[in-house]
Amino acid sequence: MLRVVTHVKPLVDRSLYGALDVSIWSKSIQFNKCAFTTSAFRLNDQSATAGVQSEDTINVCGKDYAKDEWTNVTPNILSKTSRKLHLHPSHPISIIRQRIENHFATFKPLNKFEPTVTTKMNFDDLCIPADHPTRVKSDNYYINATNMLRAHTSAHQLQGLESGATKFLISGDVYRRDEIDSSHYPVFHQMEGLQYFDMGPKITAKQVQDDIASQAELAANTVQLVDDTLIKPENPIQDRHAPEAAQAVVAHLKHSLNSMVRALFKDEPNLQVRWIDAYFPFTSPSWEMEIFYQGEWLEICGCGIVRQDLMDAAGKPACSINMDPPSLHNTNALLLKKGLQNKIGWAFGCGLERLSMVLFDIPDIRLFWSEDERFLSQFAAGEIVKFKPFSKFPPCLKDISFWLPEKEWNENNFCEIVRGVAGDIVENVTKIDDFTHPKTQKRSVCYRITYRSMDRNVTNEEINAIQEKVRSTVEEDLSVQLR
Ligand code: FA5
Ligand code: MG
Repeated sequence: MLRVVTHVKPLVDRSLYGALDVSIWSKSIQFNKCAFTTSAFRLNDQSATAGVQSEDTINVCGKDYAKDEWTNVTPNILSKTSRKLHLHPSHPISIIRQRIENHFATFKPLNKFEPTVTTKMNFDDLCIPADHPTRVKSDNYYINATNMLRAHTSAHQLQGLESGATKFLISGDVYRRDEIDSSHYPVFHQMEGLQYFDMGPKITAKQVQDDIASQAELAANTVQLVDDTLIKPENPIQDRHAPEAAQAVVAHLKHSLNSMVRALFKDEPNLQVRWIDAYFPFTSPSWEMEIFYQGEWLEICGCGIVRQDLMDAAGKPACSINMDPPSLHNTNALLLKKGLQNKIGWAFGCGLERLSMVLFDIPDIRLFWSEDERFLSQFAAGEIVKFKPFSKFPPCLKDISFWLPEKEWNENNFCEIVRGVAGDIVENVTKIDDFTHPKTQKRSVCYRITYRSMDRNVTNEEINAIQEKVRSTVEEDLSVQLR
């Protein structure tokens, strides 16, 4: 979701798939009507052409879909589906993808899945219950009730398993209605990794030991790694797993991710990395990794031991997922028909922008989308260089205050309108005031919007026009009372 930055900046993500932060969950449980109307996009050039084909259908990645009451993808967002930054060899996102692929050299890379997935792939196949809050419309980009832009690369885990590979990587662009600040953008890139072993405890332990021993030496010791996590009832080994097998696979997962981080950051002085407990419906036990960056713990990765239900389902007719690209059908299909109930695996999902921001010193996540030569020309395939800011243009701050409607208020819808009207000129949205009138119990909020272009000076008149448009659209679409 576009979680608005509140006064006290939260240090963690909204845990889209991890439910440790109950307050975030309860915030996102409110349902809302579709807040978008075409009026939200008039001022944003980029959005003028992409996406909407007619009143009843919408064309996404070359395919027409019937619209329904779930449709909330916006032209601005759809315009990003063709960019495929992870496949441009000299783009920082792609450079990181290739580094990770080089590190996990024996894994099969799968990078060409389209971002359109069914809700079954994004949720059901990953054991995410029908009433789970991550499914809310206000957190996701729905094409219609049964199709969406993937919110994580985990949506392709079953396809990866059906490819027949016992270890694979999946990279792609993922879409979430999220907050607006320097490390959150509604489109970002993830790299998923999965590896599985035979289930028998002895075999697993042996495979794991051999594999760890055969991996290259840890690349650096400049990275300070802290891992205080323990397996405990709140973050348990699954009943179906023999503890010895699960422990061995946990050790392999942690070794694999630690050595990836050490390899990626070998030239980074004194980098601090920590493991923390997490929760994902599709793994148990589960963890997240964080890097200390610019004074905050930045979450880079979620991971855990794959739910056995998912392994069981792989290849079974019941999981009739779209096989795309078709070349993934291969000789192991026969084996897979039986499911993978005798295998135990780990999986991770990393944020590629987060890793790139640290490695290339890219201070603002919007820069990844820049088509400015002053940005693009700084990078070359295979190289990690520090980004040299070409200029920081002055910001223009505008506040907006309003009384909230009695029902159906959701900050994500507000952020989406700001993003729809202003496009990438909006750098940050921060709630600076929130009070409830003691007599009327009406709630009033004030947001500070920071406008700043990454490549030019903005004029006050231009921003005033945008702010006016934000005000009128918010008033019209969200039924707030402006103050
Ligand atoms: C997931 O998306 C899980 N699918 C990860 C996973 C895979 C867990 C396999 C277990 C097994 P999460 O919502 O935490 O988890 O996102 C994963 C990573 O994506 C985060 O750690 C962060 O690095 C990155 N990320 C999340 N939201 C954003 C955002 N708005 N902008 C940029 N990066 C983000
Ligand atoms: Mg997370």
